[in-house]
Amino acid sequence: MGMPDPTRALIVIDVQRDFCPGGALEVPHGDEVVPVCNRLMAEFQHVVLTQDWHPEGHASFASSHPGRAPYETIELPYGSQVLWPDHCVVGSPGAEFHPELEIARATRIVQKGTHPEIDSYSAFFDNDQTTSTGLAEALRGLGVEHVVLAGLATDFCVLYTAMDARSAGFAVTVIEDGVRGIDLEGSVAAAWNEMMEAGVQRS
Ligand code: VGL
Ligand code: ZN
Repeated sequence: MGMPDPTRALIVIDVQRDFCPGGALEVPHGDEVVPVCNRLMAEFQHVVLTQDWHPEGHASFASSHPGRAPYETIELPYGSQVLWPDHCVVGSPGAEFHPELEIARATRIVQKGTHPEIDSYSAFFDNDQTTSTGLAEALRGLGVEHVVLAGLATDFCVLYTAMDARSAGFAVTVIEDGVRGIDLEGSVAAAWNEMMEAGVQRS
């Protein structure tokens, strides 16, 4: 392997216990991305890990909305929001990275979804599209022009991260074998269509 390309960054999205089999918001076969992510991390100089990181009582939890059930959609001030089972609560075991993910390779960790009233699927912006995590500026400061994405879930956090990365002017590649989806009513196919139309490369 040659020197890693300093203009490329890997973003490993939400490879956490709660999104893997047995977790609170299980993504089917979610754990299968772990060896792919480990292999990719060894090839990059810049490795960002994101961590879904919600306070108890977060607005995206069905349990915060009396009479609502997980996987229903409601309207919140910033738009529609799918309601989820309680997941990735700050400091809980489910919020930990998958135990086999080689997290020592990370050069930056982004925790998102920390605002009690606003969900954040993307590594760059909260779902209100105004609250920034600072990641785009940080990557630009490092000379990054191209981001490569893997992790969970294809149709939510990978999709939103890919779209925001395109809007921020980065070239974007999603590693197909390194992502898995939740797939609510065809949302994985819809996510790939949306990403392709935005000029995301699928590899
Ligand atoms: C995610 C639903 C809720 C994800 C996070 O990582 O795709 N999905 N929170
Ligand atoms: Zn979440």
